[in-house]
Amino acid sequence: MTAPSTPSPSRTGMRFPDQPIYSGWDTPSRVEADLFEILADGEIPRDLCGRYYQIAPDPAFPNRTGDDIPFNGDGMLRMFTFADGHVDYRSRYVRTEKLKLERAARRSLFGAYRNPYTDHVTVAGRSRGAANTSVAFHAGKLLVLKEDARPTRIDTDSLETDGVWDFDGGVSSPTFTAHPRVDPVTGEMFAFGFEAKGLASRDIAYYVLDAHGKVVHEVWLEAPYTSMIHDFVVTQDYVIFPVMPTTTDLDRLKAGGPHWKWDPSKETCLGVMPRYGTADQIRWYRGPARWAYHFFNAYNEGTTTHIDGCVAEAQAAPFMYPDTLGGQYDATKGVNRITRWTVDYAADDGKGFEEQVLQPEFTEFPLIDDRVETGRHSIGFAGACVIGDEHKGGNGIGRLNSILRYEFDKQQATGQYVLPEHFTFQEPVFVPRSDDASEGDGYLLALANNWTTMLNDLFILDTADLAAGPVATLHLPLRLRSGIHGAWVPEHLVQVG
Ligand code: V55
Ligand code: FE
Repeated sequence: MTAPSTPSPSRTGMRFPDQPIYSGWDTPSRVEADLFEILADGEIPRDLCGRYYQIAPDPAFPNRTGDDIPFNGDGMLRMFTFADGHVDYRSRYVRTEKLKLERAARRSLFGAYRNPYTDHVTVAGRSRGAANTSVAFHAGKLLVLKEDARPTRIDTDSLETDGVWDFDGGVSSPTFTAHPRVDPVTGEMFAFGFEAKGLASRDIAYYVLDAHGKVVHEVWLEAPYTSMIHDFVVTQDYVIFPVMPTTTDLDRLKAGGPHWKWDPSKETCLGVMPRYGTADQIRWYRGPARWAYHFFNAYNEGTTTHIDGCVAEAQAAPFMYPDTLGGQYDATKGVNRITRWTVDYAADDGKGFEEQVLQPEFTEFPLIDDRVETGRHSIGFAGACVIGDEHKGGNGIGRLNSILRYEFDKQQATGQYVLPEHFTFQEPVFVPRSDDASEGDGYLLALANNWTTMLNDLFILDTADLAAGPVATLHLPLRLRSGIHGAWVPEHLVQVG
């Protein structure tokens, strides 16, 4: 058998085409760096001891289609190591099958986001997973996740890629969410894959993994229609699959079209199932078309579950338009706001859910104190857009210039930090001040994009007084392309890994 011949580049050198997706803070960074002792202002808290990992889609090559969307670049993992008031930095590309094949060819072979019909013939059937969306640390393993593929395991210190991780054969779904949920008391991880029986399939595979990463429960379900199920929520008693009308279409894919489009004609369907339940126990609760990428958390009181997220009246990503009816992106509808959905599992299947909008600003990247995940949360944090910055001009994750602290019991924002002009935030992570600190008491770490120098800072904020601004600012001599999600891992856990 001979290996398929690898296509060679048509010109010497390489450049990215002049497209918005390759400019501004979306300009590919592509740097694998080791930086010892980052320069800092302020006092870096000495009790911060561990690793802050963050992942970014960072295209190694210009996409062969000539354009791209922000979800499609190769995963670049970044690590900030905190020890005794000092911070070092390391970044490495995740060595996915996709990246290895493309490096060998010195060009892009995989085409449009989640559309294998746009790939070069030599990579047919090869893994398209870009390992670019989120980072999870569970059962001593560091995993990089992308919802169209299985996790990739990474060495916690060298950031070398170990390879695809299927939980010792426990996960048969070819897809695995970028947003697993963890019960901090039991150590269980809850996860799922959607489009789990192939491109555009309605199938969902749901997994419960014990504290050692062993699959202990598996359920296969069918959603009412195929949609992007980017995030989900788990409570003490239930699991909820939010099906919202960002939809796909196999014929559109075969014609080389985009994987996702907004479909305003469909309803939102919340699938609620006991968390160790079976497929026949799922009940679907309906409501108007809504879109949310992310949820803070959910908790149940008896059969009533409260689901808190950043919810919009329509898909907030302009690149998912025109919609399936030909409608154009409307910035006034694509505003994610802190919103509570309430659903009662005792109500019959097919009933509605309640919705309460809690806060007016555009918010994204909701987070809670992980120590209460699946239980009752009272405090949330989120990136927000505040009018006045030159990068505001609308909504979107590229324009977050503030971090909010929200108290769900008081139903109001109880803290906010607004960046100086010419700065925007990437997603923050929360680090508790100590193991026994009260909920939400600690630090927020967030990369800040300085649009004057086009370099990144890492801001360290104290949640006890967000408005006071950073207690310390780390100055990187690098521009880090807009990242997605991250995770904080305390040093004593890293050593186990
Ligand atoms: C998101 C990101 C993705 C993706 C699907 O932030 C959704 C949302 C970086 O990739 O594939
Ligand atoms: Fe996400």
